[in-house]
Amino acid sequence: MRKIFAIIMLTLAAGALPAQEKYVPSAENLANREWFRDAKFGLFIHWGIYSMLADGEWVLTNKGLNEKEYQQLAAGFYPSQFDAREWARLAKEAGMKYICFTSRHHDGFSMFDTEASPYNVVDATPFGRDVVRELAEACREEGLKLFLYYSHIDWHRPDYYPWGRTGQQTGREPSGTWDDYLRFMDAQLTELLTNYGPIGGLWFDGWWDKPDADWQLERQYALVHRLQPGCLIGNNHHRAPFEGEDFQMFERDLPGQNTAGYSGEATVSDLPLESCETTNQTWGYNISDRNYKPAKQLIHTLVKAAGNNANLLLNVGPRPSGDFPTEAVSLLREIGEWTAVYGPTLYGTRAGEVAPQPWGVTTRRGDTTYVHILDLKEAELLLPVKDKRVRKAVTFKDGTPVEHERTKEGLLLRLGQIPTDIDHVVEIIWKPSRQTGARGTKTHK
Ligand code: FHN
Repeated sequence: MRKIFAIIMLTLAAGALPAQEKYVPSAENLANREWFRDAKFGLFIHWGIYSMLADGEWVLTNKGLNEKEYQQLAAGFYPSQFDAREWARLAKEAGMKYICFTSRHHDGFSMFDTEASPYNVVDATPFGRDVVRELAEACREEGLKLFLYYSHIDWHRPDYYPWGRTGQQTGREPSGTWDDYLRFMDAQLTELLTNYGPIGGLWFDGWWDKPDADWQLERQYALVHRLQPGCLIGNNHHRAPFEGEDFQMFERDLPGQNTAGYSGEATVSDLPLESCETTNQTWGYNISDRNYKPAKQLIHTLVKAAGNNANLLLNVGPRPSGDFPTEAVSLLREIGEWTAVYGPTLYGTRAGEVAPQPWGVTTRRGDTTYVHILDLKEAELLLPVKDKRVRKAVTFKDGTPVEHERTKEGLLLRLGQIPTDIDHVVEIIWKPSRQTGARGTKTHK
């Protein structure tokens, strides 16, 4: 193993990995992008030695802790309840199709077996187990894809220097060689893409800490795609996608929105899209954050994401013991009961012909449109669709016909009563388009 590592380092040092000119995604990558678009729902997991302090993944800098003292946490990390299969089962039961795990967060601690640094879960903790390996196996067994969060920021290594705007108060030495840091990341990415089977995607984060640095991203992305051409690259830089990226994420917002303040410069691209959100208010385990969102709100976020052509990556911060907080488990189960029934109105769909509206969104697959009514105070709904004719319109949950009328403004759905379901879904199957063209108002029961 040490030998392989040395070879990797030598190869990297020899500059054998030139930057790619113009990124052309492979057929495998394009297929994975379609898989990703179909998947709609994933589980985000923020877990590391920070979880022991139960104050979120930023505790090191937020509390102005001394980094050398923080490192000592590793010696006490023994998550006796950690069971990767249980995590994967919970995700699957919730209707999720992939898991994105923090292989290394900004604190610089690696949750996998790496030869690039002793500061990792196998070498520095009494636990001594490779969390990424166990998760990769569990995901394979449960039929989920594994994505890996990988921080570009590092508040631990001296070679993450010059510092960015974060992590300056942790008592680190103000010196180091940036090129060493780039080589370190290449070595770790090589391990992650070599030792754990197919990785669905890499979820980079932290570029924003020093946007002007020489990150050599295109070269780094070329390395990733050379090792696993199908691996989707996303980077949470909060901008429009850079060359070489395969999907675009939006933090705590739907594409095109900027309520959380991260996405002001994030022009929505044609790439597959993903919104990430937390079950409570923080990402890493925070013992005082009891502010969990109701299942209804999270289901609405999932449905709205789909109506905006995006996936939802929903976060849980496991406890230091390795199990999920009780409230998060209940939420995942509740959401799972909903996706077990309504999943077909989301998976494999794309945004529908009606753009997102205050009352809800539409999704579509083939000749079928799903009208997701999330918040309507009336028993009628006008869809501004004028160029299609209805073959069949039914309430999705029980198949009862929905009365509808074609008017000059579009298609009027008469729902019979004001909808009260979490998501009242009307399924519309359209007639083949060559039959369109008839004019006039017509009511169907
Ligand atoms: O700083 C991180 C934060 O800890 C968390 O990982 C989120 C997830 O989207 N991203 C960063 C902030 O943009």
